[in-house]
Amino acid sequence: MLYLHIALSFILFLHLVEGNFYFTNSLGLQQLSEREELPVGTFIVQALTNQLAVDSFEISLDAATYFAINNTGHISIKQRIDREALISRTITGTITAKKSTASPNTVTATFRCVITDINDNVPSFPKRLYEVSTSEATSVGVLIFSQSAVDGDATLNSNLQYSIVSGNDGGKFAIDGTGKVSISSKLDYEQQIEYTLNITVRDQPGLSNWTILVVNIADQDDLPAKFTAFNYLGSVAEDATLVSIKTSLNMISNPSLKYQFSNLV
Ligand SMILES: [Ca+2]
Ligand SMILES: [Ca+2]
Ligand SMILES: [Ca+2]
Ligand SMILES: [Ca+2]
Repeated sequence: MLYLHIALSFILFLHLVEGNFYFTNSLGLQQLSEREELPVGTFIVQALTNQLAVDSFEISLDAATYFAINNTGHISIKQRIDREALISRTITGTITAKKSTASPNTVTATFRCVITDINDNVPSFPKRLYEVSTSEATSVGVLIFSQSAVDGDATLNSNLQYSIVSGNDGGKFAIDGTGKVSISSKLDYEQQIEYTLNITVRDQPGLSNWTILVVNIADQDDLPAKFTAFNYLGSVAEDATLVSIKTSLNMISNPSLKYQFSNLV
């Protein structure tokens, strides 16, 4: 019985400690959570055994890219962890403690570290300048522009809001929660032929960006022809056979008009 007791006392146990928190499932899968972009060297978690000192700790190759472990079991950031560059958003690995005088002389613990998001990506549009054209006859509510911004972060850090901050003279346009711009009030070519809309996009924590949308208004033949004066005066010699009256009949609106005399006296 004495021999059995001594043998058991040398069995290695391993668990991970984060601050003062001891994982209860010490021999199962250890769940960790750390945010991305921590400085290299930042302490993450400590691997502890049931014996005061072990000969060495090792961390498996898949996790060793990002984490380092020293002889006291302290695990720290070895290389920048960019959540947006990780396919699975998690890093898994195995820690091995070795002690030559123990039996068995190695023990392992597997961990999965979920990399959480920080707001390190500014939303952006693919281009700084867009240009569209629409007729002044286009109905209210019709969509004229659809280009969302992109933001590589997660959840609220990529929850985007759009607004037209300038150039929306007369409130002619509206923008929705996905960046789509539509006509919100009747357009009038004769009133304004171009709008330069400054559109901003903002993620929930407040990082923002912008783009410019130029809207060209195309004319429609929606007005009757109209002379600019009520009377026009010209002169002609009484014996003239071919007459050119040097008075232009200025019109407003439609440039392709046909003229004819009527009610000659
Ligand atoms: Ca990042
Ligand atoms: Ca963001
Ligand atoms: Ca991020
Ligand atoms: Ca018109």
